[in-house]
Amino acid sequence: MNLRDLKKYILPFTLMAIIGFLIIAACGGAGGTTEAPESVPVSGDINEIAAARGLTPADVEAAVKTYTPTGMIDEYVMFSSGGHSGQLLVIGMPSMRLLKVVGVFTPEPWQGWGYGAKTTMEVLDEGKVDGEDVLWGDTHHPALSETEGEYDGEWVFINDKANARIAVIDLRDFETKQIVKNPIAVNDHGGTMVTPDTEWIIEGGQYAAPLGWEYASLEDYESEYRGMVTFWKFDRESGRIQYDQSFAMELPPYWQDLCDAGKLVSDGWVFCNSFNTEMATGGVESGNPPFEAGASQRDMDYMHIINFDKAIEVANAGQTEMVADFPVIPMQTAIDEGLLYFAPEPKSPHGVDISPGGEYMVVSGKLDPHVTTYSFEKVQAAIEAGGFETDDYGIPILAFDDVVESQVEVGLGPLHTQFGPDGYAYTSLFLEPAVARWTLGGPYEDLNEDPPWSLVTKTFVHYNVGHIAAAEGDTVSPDGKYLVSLNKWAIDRFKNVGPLLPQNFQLIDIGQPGTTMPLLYDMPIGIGEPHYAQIIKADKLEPWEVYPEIGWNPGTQSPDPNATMTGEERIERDGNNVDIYMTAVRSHFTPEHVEIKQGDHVTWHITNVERAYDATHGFSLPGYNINVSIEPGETASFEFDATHDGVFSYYCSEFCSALHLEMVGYMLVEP
Ligand code: CUK
Ligand code: CUA
Repeated sequence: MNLRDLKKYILPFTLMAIIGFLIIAACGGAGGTTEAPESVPVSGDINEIAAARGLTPADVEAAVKTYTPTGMIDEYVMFSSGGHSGQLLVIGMPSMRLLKVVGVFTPEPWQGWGYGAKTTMEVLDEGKVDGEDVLWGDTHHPALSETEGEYDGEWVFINDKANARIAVIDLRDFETKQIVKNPIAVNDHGGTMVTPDTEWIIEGGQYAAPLGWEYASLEDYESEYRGMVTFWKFDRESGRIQYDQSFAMELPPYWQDLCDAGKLVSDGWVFCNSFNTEMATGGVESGNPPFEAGASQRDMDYMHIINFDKAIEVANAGQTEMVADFPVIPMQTAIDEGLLYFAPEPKSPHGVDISPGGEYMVVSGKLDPHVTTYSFEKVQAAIEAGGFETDDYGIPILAFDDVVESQVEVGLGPLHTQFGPDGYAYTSLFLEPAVARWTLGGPYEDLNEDPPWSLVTKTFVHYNVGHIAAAEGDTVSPDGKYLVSLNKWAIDRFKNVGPLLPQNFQLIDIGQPGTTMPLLYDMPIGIGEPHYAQIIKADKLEPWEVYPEIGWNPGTQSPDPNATMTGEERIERDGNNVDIYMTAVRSHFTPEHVEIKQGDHVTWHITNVERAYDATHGFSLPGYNINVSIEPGETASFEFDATHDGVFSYYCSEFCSALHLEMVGYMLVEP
């Protein structure tokens, strides 16, 4: 490629970047970075304190809307991805207090996740990739379980983009219960999204590769590389993904991005956006256009429209091929059976979001200032009418003008859309950076004073927003009220903590109509880069305070055969195998002495016999990398070979009582 070609590719990006930076600089000023005053009075008249701290009346109003005094419970709970921490964050709203970091793909020592306890090691083991431990993940999209399109507070799922894995978290105890590794894909992106009754969990792919971890040269990209979408069957009864009832669909090697399940009128359909329909394969070092230019040459990519109900029938009828022992509907079968259609979508799109009633699919092009809204009804009519053009793989393409309902110009770098209860939609604008409020038409037209299909207002955010999350925003009846802007850049928002900055969540009040949409609060996220979050009404969550019975196994969610009641503690030896049955209660472990021999194989069971709320005990065994968190009622088990001799003091690692330091014992390993 010559320099002129390169310029052609690069110039638009450079321009976009410059515009982005100009705007960041501008609103950095407008956003009002205020130095903290030297000294702030902590007593005296409220107005004096506010004045001394430099607070405006709007700041005081925001404080009153968000300040949550001790003991007051938040109205909403946000489940946020923890990005490449591999974890899931639980945050109270509107206080924006971090309530919990749930260990998912990464060991999490404070909750004993991945440091010996069997119920945790078994789940992390399921996440092995090709037999190897992969003890991190890049979580992107949490999905709360739904009943008839409403969050039901029972489960939450999240994907690991890096390794194409899906985790299942039980909201009775907020613990991860299952990890499944996608057998046909190395990585993913468009997961997790659930169908309206959580019968299926959707996992879309991203960077195309030969399915099933095969090798093929990039020269053979078009013939050998493939995209995919996987549908995981979820069973509420067992609380597990049913691997052997799940299936995938082979797709062209476009980069499928994000998916969403249809709801109400579009129930039974699945939609995914894609980019790189150019099938660019990069190689800037060899004079090829770099990926970001090569994958952005066309004006249109393709929204994938999948007749999912019919796909289930086709899969159940066995019209699949096995790839890595996993059933995959071949692309040709998908075409022949009318399972897959495309609609052109402008321009390097990112995400597709379905309106609350299921009537519209909303797509944003990262390099197009519009949000494009497609009508499900028009899509159905176009499919009915037939007579399609096809892409190079023979997949029918519906004509853009036949299926588009409206395009609203919202601003630069639109990414993701959420919905309110009042016909308002909200779209993040990465480049401006702002959150735009605009109006849906059709059945939503009379819900507010603003004209349909029009931009209403924007709130600037700090900075470079990715996803946004609205209260109950993915349900059939969004709440409005609050929206969180999940910003990628923080720049000047917080005290400098070195070159690696936290991400910034910003709470926005969307409870008022029209152009009023004030920022309320900033929350720095000190771990990982959160991508997406979902926000549920707090009273829908009813987790246990303590496990239902003494001797509970959180892995099976049933009584554990190795549960040990007070008075039953013992050490049993059978040859070299030593079984320890221990209880924990404030403030002692029983037994307090464990005497074994080097070379013994030790299986240790500890039951926390407490029934008091929050009476968790930790058990740490230094020298053997054991750290277990034992919640009230739980029985935890772990195993190890006594390879090192010596004296090891095991102790409780949760400060549980005045005599917590005395909650200790000695393990003596005789050489
Ligand atoms: S993606 Cu990160 S901002 Cu994974 Cu949903 Cu759009
Ligand atoms: Cu038990 Cu500290």
